[in-house]
Amino acid sequence: MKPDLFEAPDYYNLDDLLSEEHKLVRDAARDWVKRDVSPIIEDAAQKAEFPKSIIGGLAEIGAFGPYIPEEYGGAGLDQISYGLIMQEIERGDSGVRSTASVQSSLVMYPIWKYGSEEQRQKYLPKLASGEWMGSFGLTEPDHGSNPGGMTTNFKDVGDHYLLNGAKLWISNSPFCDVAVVWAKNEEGRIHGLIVERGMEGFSTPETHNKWSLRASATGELIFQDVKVPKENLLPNKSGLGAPLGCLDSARYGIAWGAIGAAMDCYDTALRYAKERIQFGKPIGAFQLQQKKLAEMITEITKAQLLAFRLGQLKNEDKATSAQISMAKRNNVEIAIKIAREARQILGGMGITGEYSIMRHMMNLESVITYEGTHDIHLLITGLDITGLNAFK
Ligand code: TGC
Ligand code: FAD
Repeated sequence: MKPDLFEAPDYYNLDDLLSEEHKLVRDAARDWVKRDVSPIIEDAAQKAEFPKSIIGGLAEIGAFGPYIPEEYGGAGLDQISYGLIMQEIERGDSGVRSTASVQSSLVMYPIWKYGSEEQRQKYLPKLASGEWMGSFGLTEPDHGSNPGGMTTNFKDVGDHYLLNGAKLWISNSPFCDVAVVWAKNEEGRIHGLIVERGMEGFSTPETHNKWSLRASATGELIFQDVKVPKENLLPNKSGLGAPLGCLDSARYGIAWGAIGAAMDCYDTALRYAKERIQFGKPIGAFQLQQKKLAEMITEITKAQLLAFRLGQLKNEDKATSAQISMAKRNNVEIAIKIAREARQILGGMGITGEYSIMRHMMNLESVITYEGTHDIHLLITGLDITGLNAFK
């Protein structure tokens, strides 16, 4: 792969709106990605291997629980810092950002928000340091966009619960130490349970042959009469709103992360367009290529402003689920379009692993699907503005 020459576009001087702490956090993540992710990520993706060697670095830059209080091992940062970290990581690779998103927003967040003090003390510091890795089991083979239909269930059998069912498409599952699993009790009410590797009847087979997120490990969570101790139930929230609340936090991170992938594609295409000569001129001198680049920087700038404003609202605890949904949908959509256009600017070179664009483009096919598909997010906005539910 080519050396990482990334220079971040900032067309509207967004840096002027960032605090010194935001810039320090962002720059530390940016430097780490250049030093420790870019040199190895193409190889990991080609081999379809999650590079476990980066776990320590992710913990060091505060990517595991950026906004979780320091008393639990988190970085105690604000939401804009969290977003900037996700942006920088996804600039390197969406799969690496997935690992961080799941650990922070889908595993640490529910334990912090819905867990007991004992659960917080037991799990959060180890998750923040990367000593333990987590996964989040909501999706099932027959219930993706409609998680409320889930059939994974648990029964109270006296001194423990008995958990049965299966989850599919679970990031980090093949190597997770703990899984936050959503299942229905005998009354059909959804609860979160912390399942630990080693519990009898719990297995995590890997899903192979993906063309997307190849540097992220994806798999199943299978539960066959798993005895889950009663103290592993998350006590402070139940119902579908509990897992959906975690998704709000992860979708927010993706809204920033997708900008990172878009920035990398744009920056690569811009450099290439200025250097590549055809018909005696740099291809960047042709109007058609300038149109592509001009549209890319415009969409990136709009996405940056959307994410920044959403971060302010999140910091004030005022961001609605529908606002988060819009930012996730828009920013992933512009990123995937930019990746496709950037790929064309590179011509044949664009399909090779010499450049990051094709990897971003394939990764973004997952990002536009998980955490709510593009269509589901359109319907969330549709419901919010009309008051009419078009899901069912
Ligand atoms: P609905 O009746 O609308 O809502 C049920 C209850 O949930 C509440 N609620 C929310 N609460 C918090 N945050 C949100 N975003 C919420 N959305 C809804 C709602 O108020 C209600 O509460 P209550 O108290 O009245 O019961 O539910 P529905 O069954 O009609 O479904 C709505 C729909 C389709 C929007 C929702 O199910 C949905 O978002 N579907 C998409 C599924 C999804 O996003 N799955 C993601 C799985 S995890 C993942 O992909 C990780 S990838 C990670 C990575 O690698 O980065
Ligand atoms: P479906 O729900 O079957 O949707 C298929 C199509 O139908 C989509 O185009 C959808 O938009 C459309 N559709 C569905 N319902 C409607 C409707 N009402 N109106 C209009 N159109 C509709 N899940 C987890 O729980 N944890 C994870 O860690 C996780 N990681 C993932 C990692 C990867 C790489 C991938 C690909 C997925 C991951 N997921 C995870 C699952 C992901 O959240 C689901 O794939 C996603 O929610 C969509 O579900 P589905 O694939 O079953 O598609």
